[in-house]
Amino acid sequence: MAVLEILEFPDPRLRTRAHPVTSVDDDLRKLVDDMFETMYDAPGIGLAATQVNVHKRIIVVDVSENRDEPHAFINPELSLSGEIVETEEGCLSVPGFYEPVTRYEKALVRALNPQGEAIELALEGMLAICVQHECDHLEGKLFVDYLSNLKRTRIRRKLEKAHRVRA
Ligand code: GNR
Ligand code: NI
Repeated sequence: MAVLEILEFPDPRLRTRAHPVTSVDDDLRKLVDDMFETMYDAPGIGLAATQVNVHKRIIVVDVSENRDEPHAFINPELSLSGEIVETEEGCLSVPGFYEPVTRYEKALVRALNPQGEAIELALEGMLAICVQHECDHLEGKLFVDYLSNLKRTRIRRKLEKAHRVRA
């Protein structure tokens, strides 16, 4: 197991569109394990492979209080439904910034699990929000893209400055 490095906005690699997984094998299961370790270590409630610079369609989530309800979805497809709801979102790739984002309140996710089996799960609450956020990462999209140009530019400048200080 390994904690992987998380890319930060405005790193252009976060804009990569991820490729479908074609083989669910031991190498892929090892990557899923490393993604869970990285997410729990951060700590975060979800992580997309894009964030660790692996451009494959894999997401992991755990929105439980006790951090004991892991879900891994490979090649996820969403059907969205219900009301539009607003949630304060954050992102491990945009550290320190939290802004309201509107999303669907419910999602049906169809995916493969790490055993390569087709699964379908009805999601609501924070799990539905988080899975939409993670699927956006696989398209190269970040929650800051839903904000005004002014807010996004401010966040970009602050993170660029922080990266300069760290470098
Ligand atoms: O840890 C995370 N918290 C969060 C809060 C509200 C909406 C979405 C998220 S996902 C985020 C982890 C992350 O960046 N996943 O891509
Ligand atoms: Ni994120």
